[in-house]
Amino acid sequence: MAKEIATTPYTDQRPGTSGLRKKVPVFQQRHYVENFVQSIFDCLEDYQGQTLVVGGDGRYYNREAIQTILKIAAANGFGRAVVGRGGILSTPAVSALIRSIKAFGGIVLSASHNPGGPDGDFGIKYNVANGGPAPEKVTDAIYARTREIASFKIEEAPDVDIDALGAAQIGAMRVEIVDSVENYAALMQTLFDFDRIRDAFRAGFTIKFDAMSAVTGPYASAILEGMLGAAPGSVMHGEPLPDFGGHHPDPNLVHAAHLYDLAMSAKAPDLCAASDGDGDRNLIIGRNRFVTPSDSLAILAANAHLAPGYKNGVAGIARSMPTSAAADRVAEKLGIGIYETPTGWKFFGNLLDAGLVTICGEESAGTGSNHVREKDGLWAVLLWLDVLAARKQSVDAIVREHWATYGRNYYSRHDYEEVEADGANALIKTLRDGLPSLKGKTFGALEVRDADDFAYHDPVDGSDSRNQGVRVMFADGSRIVYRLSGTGTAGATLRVYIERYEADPARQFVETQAALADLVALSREIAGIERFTKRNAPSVIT
Ligand code: G16
Repeated sequence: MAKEIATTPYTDQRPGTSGLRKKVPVFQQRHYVENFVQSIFDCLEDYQGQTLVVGGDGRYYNREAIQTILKIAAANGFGRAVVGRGGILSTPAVSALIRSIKAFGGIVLSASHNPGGPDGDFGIKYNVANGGPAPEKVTDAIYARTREIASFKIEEAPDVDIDALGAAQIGAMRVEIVDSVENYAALMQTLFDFDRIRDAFRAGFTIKFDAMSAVTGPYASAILEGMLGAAPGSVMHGEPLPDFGGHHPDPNLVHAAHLYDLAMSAKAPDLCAASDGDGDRNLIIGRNRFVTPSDSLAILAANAHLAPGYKNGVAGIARSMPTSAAADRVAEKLGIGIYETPTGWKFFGNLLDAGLVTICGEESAGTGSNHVREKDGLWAVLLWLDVLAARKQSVDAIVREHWATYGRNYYSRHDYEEVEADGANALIKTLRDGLPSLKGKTFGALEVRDADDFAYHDPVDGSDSRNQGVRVMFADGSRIVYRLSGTGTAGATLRVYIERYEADPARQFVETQAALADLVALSREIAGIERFTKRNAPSVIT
């Protein structure tokens, strides 16, 4: 029996860079999930009888939220819900499933790389029929709706057993529990030369993949060890845990430092890789060679044609604005389009749908292609594996060759995490207000060529997004970018992105922080970081 229950709005349900992310206790408030999910459905049209995909990264509160969502979906008239067994679906797997079964949309439960557990983070994101995150006009409408919602509809029914494959019924809605990996693994087989990768493993190629006790464990075990024959034990932390084993499932050099140490040691496998909480980010480290996400995007774009799924080449490349310009040089050489978008995967959807780009990527460890409408961690690892198997070279050799051909974009991101929000907002406002006077100024040898607040005009739907990050661009092509993270759940996180281009192969092997030292110092000076954030050093450097 469907019931309509009165509720009162919450004022803090504004979706950020990637859906609504809050601490678990916030989501546990009375009707908090119900309000948000009903608000999503209230902003959709013509979904009666249609299919909704539901799944998450297995973090704490995943199971409870799924039961609530299913009952609300049934009461609102969805005809079918498809759920990953145990509630497990990686973010790219949700995207793939929506597309392959032609679902109306999907709900992804995750707070990505943020920690999980009773005091950790949780999140709800709505994805549309192309498999990608809802565009801004939809998330804005959802937020507006959350502020006026007065009731929600929910089916009064027992919980569905989501651990057994098969079908169940909630009211008039059929619920199907499907294997979490099958559909995704089949898609990967259409893109990559599994025989070639298998041969490489048979010939002694070694990999260590850290699933960080998060969602990619089952996918990586099935594909890398099961289908491709990587040695047993190649996948570590392969079981998804509700609190990620107490770790921070963020595949960066801080939270996956052990992988970096392994890759730099005498026992280094040929490839070390990791993915995050919900399986959309990737970390790539070859023996003695860390590959920055920006470089990885450029290298994958330059080599994608070696994989069967991309044998006809790449139509265009898209990167988020703070991502380094390494990919631009590849696009230039290939004579294809390069698109610079605001941070957030949702901005790539239109470009992919229109066939303008094939590969997209972000400095925040995300790379993906037109196979889904999310970034895809394991996909990036498989593409690297296929390229390595095809070129029969090491990661280090491929990176060096790439720099020799295109030049190197030294790149680093400095994060000042969980600083006081008022100070962070004042810093950005002061920077913005000072933009006109920055242009033409010189700091030592560096002259400011241009300074602006990035705005994006979507060439497909004509929409405009403003205030997407302050850019200070220097005459020698170097750049400092400032923006506030849209994914944090406490205080504010200031991200400072620093980049310098080096064409001379003789000067491409300086340690990154040393190569960027003067720009880093300048990034603090120009924005008055210490004054506004009370921090004299970043909390994370990637
Ligand atoms: C999300 C978005 C990405 C974005 C990243 C960081 O990733 O999907 O597009 O680059 O957040 O965003 P911010 O700099 O605003 O924190 P994920 O992996 O967290 O879903």
